[in-house]
Amino acid sequence: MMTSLVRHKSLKKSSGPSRYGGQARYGGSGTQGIRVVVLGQGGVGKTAMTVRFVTRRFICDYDPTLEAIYKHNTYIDGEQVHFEILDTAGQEDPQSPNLEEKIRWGDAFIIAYCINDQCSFDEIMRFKFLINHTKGSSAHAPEVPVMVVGNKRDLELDRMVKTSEGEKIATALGCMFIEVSAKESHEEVRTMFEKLYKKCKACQALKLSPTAIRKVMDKVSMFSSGLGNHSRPLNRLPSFATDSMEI
Ligand SMILES: Nc1nc2c(ncn2[C@@H]2O[C@H](COP(=O)(O)OP(=O)(O)OP(=O)(O)O)[C@@H](O)[C@H]2O)c(=O)[nH]1
Ligand SMILES: [Mg+2]
Repeated sequence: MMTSLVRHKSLKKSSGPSRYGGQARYGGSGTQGIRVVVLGQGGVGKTAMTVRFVTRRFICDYDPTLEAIYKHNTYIDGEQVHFEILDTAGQEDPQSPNLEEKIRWGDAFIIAYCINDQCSFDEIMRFKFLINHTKGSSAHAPEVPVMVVGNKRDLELDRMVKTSEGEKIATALGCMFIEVSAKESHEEVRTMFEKLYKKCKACQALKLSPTAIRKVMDKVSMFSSGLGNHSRPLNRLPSFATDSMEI
């Protein structure tokens, strides 16, 4: 499966919705597309989980100031899925306009905390509030798939947040819930992204009427003629992409 990483260090200085323009629904002929934004306080394991998913590896330490979009193709239930995952930098203030811009870009969201840090758990509400505020949360607004994720499940002895508390807040906020250990399990992290994708797909199906689906499919077939399986048109890439590399 092809995986690539787009790094960008200059996000904090930037503004303007055009930088995250466009919607990713399909990545090429027959490929489903999803854009996931990973949110959460600094140090909860956002990068570790993302890298675990796309490379299967656990890497101990990352530069906390780096923010990156990881692109990854995989199969879910026999269907090829193109993930674009925005791993945000936890130092970002949840009230910054930049974060709203990133949320507008996403189709689905992970709000991560770590089970050994109560403060990271207490931040969940703020992130969910920001998603509601940015994407809309009225009865008429489309459902936005959000998963609350308790990472570092391996640190059981240091646990400060009970599993039941995680489940409770997720239910109250209308989110899915899972506990994982990026350190110990690729499978758990993969399950997390798969469930999010499936939920997103279910929401898309509910959102679109049969006529709308036909229109989208027409556009996709027009669009995908001439594109290879892994190709994406350049104008779909966020314009902040300054450097790109295979990992
Ligand atoms: N024990 C344990 N440590 C983990 C796990 N996931 C991440 N870590 C560690 O937690 C620290 C922070 O992980 P990162 O992935 O950099 O966290 P982050 O949320 O991306 O942090 P920022 O980029 O600063 O927002 C690193 O030292 C990781 O090795 C896990 O599942 N278990
Ligand atoms: Mg990080």
